[in-house]
Amino acid sequence: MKTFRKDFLWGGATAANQFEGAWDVDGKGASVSDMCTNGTKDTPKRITTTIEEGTLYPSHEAIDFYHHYAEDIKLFAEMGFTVFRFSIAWTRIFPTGMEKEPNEAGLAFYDKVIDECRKYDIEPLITISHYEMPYALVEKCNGWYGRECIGYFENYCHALFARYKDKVKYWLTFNEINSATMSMGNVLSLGTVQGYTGPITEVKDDPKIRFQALHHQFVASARVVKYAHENYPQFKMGNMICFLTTYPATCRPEDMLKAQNEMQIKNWLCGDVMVRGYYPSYADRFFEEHDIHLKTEPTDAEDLKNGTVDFYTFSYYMSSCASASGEGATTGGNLTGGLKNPYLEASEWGWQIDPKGLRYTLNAIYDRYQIPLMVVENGLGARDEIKEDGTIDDSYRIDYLRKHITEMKEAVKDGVDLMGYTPWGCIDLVSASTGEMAKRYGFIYVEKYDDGTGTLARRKKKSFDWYSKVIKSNGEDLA
Ligand code: BGP
Repeated sequence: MKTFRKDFLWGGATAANQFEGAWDVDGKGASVSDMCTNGTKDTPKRITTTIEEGTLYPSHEAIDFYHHYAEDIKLFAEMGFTVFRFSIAWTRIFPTGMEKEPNEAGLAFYDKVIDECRKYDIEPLITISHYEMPYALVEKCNGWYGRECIGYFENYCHALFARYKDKVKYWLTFNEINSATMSMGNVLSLGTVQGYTGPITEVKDDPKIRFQALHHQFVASARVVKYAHENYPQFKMGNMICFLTTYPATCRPEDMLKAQNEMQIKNWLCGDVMVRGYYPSYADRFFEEHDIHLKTEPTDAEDLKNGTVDFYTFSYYMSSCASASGEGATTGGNLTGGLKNPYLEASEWGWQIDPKGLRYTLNAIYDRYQIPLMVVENGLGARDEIKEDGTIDDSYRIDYLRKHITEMKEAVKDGVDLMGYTPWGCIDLVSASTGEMAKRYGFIYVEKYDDGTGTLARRKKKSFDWYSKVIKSNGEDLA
């Protein structure tokens, strides 16, 4: 029976805006996330057009990885990581996104991070853009709605490739690019929030703008992938999808169709374009029904065709249901919610826990594309408590991860070509959806709290030793 490959990549995942801090240090410019305040699961965070005095912006300090990177990577190495997924902050390299020449101090910081990884034989897996586009581009051209962002992004990528060509092999162009198929994508990845101050849930949403902006991201990604293949054949270029597994609420044919359509638009559309190199046929009807008429250049189709990815990566946290009537109890979720599944439990934040859904998802993706897959985010956001003796017992997190790894193994037995696993927030960091610190995912606890206070000291949780064992046994010892 098959099990995880010998060279299976085990590690963890992070994003610059959620853990680096040092938001305006060494020439860094403001990104969209630097303009976002904190929130909770009941009070949405806000985005502002200027930095408001006396308001907490969680990305500004975050957990200060910028000054703790050596200590943190040492801890990752102690767990046995063979891969570390992190993102580069675009605004450290190009503070407004529009400069011609990169900011040397920004490049030098990532040299240090990458060298530190290499010191421990940890393979860097770099997300080029993870929810942090330069805010200056929001002001200039309403974020990715402006076609000129393609050129700015290419310039950024070319600078990264030239600098890190001998040290980095694995690259992902856009984090959760399919967030653009949902209204949350406006703030998170597209930056289509020009002039807007207010709760991120109340941004004026126009699918015509969103899908146009997404088209620009597709073209940008494809052009960069093609450029990488031509100039750096040693690179492996991947996409990254937030996989929102959706089941029909019942076996009524209407519900089956509804769930199929949700899967197409939210999940498959982006993967289809990036893996196959063209828009899927079902997109036509969706665009027509939503009055979306993409403005394209004659070279776009060719670019999409020539810039297909080498491997497919995705985040997986939860699943939900859909019904034709839309009626039924609802549940929360990553980027968007859905209908409750009576067979599943949910986290405190309402994300339904569905390990078997991961096996189902891996099979569905691999059947469709037949290219190597990687689970680059997964995990349980939960409150952790430091006991009197200083330990942190996060058995609930171990339980979540154990069940998901077990199902990944089943998927490998089913024949899926799985390259690796990087659970989300391997060290506690700021939550993307709420801006909280209280929603923790890490194997490493960071003393940083929702009100912005904390010593930033790091402590190992119970899951730290457990995950070390998992890695050492290549996923065999899950006890
Ligand atoms: C994904 C994002 C991450 C991350 C994670 C967990 O959507 O790629 O940036 O934060 O979800 O979400 P949250 O932080 O909202 O719990």
